[in-house]
Amino acid sequence: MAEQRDDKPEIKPFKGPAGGWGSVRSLAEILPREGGSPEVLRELARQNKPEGFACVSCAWPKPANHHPAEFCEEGAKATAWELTSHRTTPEFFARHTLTELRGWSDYELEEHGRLTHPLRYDPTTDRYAAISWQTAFAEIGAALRPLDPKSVVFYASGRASLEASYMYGLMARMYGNQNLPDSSNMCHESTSVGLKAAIGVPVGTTRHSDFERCDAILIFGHNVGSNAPRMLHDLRACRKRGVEVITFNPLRERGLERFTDPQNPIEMATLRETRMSSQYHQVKAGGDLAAMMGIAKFLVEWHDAALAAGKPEVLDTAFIDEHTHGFDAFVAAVRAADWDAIARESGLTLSAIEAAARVYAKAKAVMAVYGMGLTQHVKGVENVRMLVNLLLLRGNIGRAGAGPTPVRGHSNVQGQRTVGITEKTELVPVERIEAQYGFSAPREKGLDTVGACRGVLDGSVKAFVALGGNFLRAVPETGPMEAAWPRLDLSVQIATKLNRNHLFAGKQTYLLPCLGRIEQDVQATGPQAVSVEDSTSCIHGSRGKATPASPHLLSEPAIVAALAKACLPDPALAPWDDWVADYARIRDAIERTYPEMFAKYNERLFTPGGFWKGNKASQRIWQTPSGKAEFLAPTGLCATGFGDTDGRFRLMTLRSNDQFNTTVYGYHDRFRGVKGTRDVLFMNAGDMAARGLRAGQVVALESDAEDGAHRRRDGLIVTPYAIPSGCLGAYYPEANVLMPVEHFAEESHVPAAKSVPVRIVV
Ligand SMILES: Nc1nc2c(c(=O)[nH]1)N[C@H]1C(S)=C(S)[C@@H](COP(=O)(O)OP(=O)(O)OC[C@H]3O[C@@H](n4cnc5c(=O)[nH]c(N)nc54)[C@H](O)[C@@H]3O)O[C@H]1N2
Ligand SMILES: Nc1nc2c(c(=O)[nH]1)N[C@H]1C(S)=C(S)[C@@H](COP(=O)(O)OP(=O)(O)OC[C@H]3O[C@@H](n4cnc5c(=O)[nH]c(N)nc54)[C@H](O)[C@@H]3O)O[C@H]1N2
Ligand SMILES: [Mo]
Repeated sequence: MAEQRDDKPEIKPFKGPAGGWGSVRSLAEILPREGGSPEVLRELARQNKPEGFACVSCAWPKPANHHPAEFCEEGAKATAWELTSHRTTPEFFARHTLTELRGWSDYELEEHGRLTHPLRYDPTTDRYAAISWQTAFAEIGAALRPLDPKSVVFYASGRASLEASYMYGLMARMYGNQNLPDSSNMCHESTSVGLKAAIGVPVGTTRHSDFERCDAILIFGHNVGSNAPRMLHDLRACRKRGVEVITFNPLRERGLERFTDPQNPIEMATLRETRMSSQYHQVKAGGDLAAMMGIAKFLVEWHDAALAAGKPEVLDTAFIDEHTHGFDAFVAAVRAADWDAIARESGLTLSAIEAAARVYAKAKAVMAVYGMGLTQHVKGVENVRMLVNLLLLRGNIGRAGAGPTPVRGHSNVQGQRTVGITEKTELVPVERIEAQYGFSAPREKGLDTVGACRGVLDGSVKAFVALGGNFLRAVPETGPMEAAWPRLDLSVQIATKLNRNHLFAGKQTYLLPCLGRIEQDVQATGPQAVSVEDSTSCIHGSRGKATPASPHLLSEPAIVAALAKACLPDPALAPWDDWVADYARIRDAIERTYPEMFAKYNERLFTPGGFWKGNKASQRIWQTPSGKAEFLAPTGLCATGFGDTDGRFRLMTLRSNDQFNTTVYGYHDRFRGVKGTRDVLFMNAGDMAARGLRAGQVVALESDAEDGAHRRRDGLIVTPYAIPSGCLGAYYPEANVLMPVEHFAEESHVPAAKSVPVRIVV
């Protein structure tokens, strides 16, 4: 289990394409390391196929016409990681105290393997020890029942199935709260808030087939090559038919530059590459509002000129008149926007913005793909709204090949929101749930991630239950959050692998190991299937076949049911045991609660390509208060939420190509040329020279937030990189110590992880 962290890390520019032989080599490393059981290869062949299992990595759609191998390098790593032959047993915990384990890296903790037994923390020995499931549930129930429901948080990380998630949300409401923060709160909540207000649906409007119909694609702040690599095939196909791909990203990301399809023998043999972006604009972190405003301003100017010259219009005025609201105010703001400010705030030349606008103005159908580079900013919701503004100007919503295409993170994060894991009453059919189960559901808004962090810090949160994830590692303010965690009365973590959150105990602490989605889940009526929703609102069945990591594991639905029976005042309100015996009955219950989206749920479960839950905005039905799609002018041109002062940098916290969120698969970020370390600070060469810093020098970062609190991260290797002046990049989650809890997106409360104010300390 040697850590691959090197004494002499190597950082040098990577010359290869995304995909290609590099991705084959990367798999050849991880598969044997994780134990390489024949099951892994068998399961890889079933990955993302109808009747197979839905990949546990990202949420990219699983097409009906799949490739022979419908997985990517990252998906294969995720499968190998879950099906590892390594085990973290009670003997392991007998040998190691939590104090000692807190000295281990994220990599070492998870690499040790799958959890095998339910565990309880013993403060007298500072160790976890095995207990029976029965005792665990009885004790957790006894701890939860007397607590004020408002003081308990039920977190979910977006991997658990629709079935488990529906039960979990219902349990929380029956218990008496909607304290249901989800990893989505740290991720695409800016999308859910922004799109809902603008077009009446909280999700993207496009489907996989739109890639066959678009003639231009805008990509803002998403790193396709690492985080949704199967999309590279779609983008490649688009490029082959001449589709323009225009990228806005502060960093030059290899997957957005060049790609060799590892599944194409000719491309591999001839080292042929596809140039992925026809234009690449290295916008400043937080500069997208300005860039988009620039595009809009060119469009409006060209439109005016065209009308004056009697030429065809540039804006789609018929669409705007029929379908939108707020156009005049928006256009007034566009006209008023200042060109110099646009250039300054975006960090781009006006001719670069003009080139992007030219393509946009010509294209008939444009998809706007985006990720965390837009959502994780103080003005993250405004970013999403501005993107919608751009699309509305030319009728690019509700038309084949066009529309907002947020790339969701976890494989079922969108689905969890769909089936009730949300702190917001307006997102759940409360009355229907009340009628279905005969109880009165809470109406008071629950805690989101920021609210939960505040509650842990101020002591008002007394118990924390987590359905997966690594909350304490994923959230901001790592130091104070870790220090506050032991004040909890109860910490319950349902997980597959040991992570840092598990090393911080409350007064009572339980670690409950569960089956992964790739493993066979046998209940009273036989082997069960579960389901997930992808980024394009398609629901897929998923059947695990692999041998479970341990005979002592329970499935997530079984654990949630047992918790519900242990903690609820009236467990008889829902048929928890029947549900566990046959997951088809959970799906029947979901269908009753959400009849429109989940009609004939069981019948359609294994529809190739998934079944579509529908999307009104894609039919140009706008479920907004005005009944129209809403334009909204941004309040400014900079998304960071703080001013630029001397010595202050905008730190972007990034994922490497060798991690899934807080799960660190290894220390190589191949595409960025980093080998053997994660202690990297990506920096502009001019900024380095101006500060007398040299490549390889080790520096610290300190928080430069207005609250003046001391936050520091040491040991970062200065690395010259193609990144705009004033911006820095470092890896998440190690950089989270530098993030204030109160630095989050307005309205959506997504921690603003893509512009953290810091200064460099030598
Ligand atoms: N292999 C793998 N796959 C994953 C994940 C993983 O960790 N590993 N995580 C999953 C999850 S939960 C999520 S949410 C997604 C995340 O996938 P992404 O949305 O790609 O998120 P990040 O990797 O954080 O990086 C976002 C990109 O935004 C750019 N960026 C940063 N700031 C700005 C900005 O201000 N403007 C613009 N235009 N760009 C900016 C960065 O350079 C980076 O390329 O991926 C999912 N898939
Ligand atoms: N600075 C900074 N912070 C960020 C981000 C960022 O870009 N920058 N990104 C944010 C985003 S987009 C997200 S989504 C969050 C992610 O936050 P989380 O979703 O909380 O974190 P993960 O790292 O995905 O969770 C990993 C753990 O999940 C458990 N796990 C894995 N599979 C299963 C399973 O099948 N069932 C169960 N029960 N448990 C399982 C394992 O124990 C593993 O250790 O982090 C956020 N934090
Ligand atoms: Mo995410």
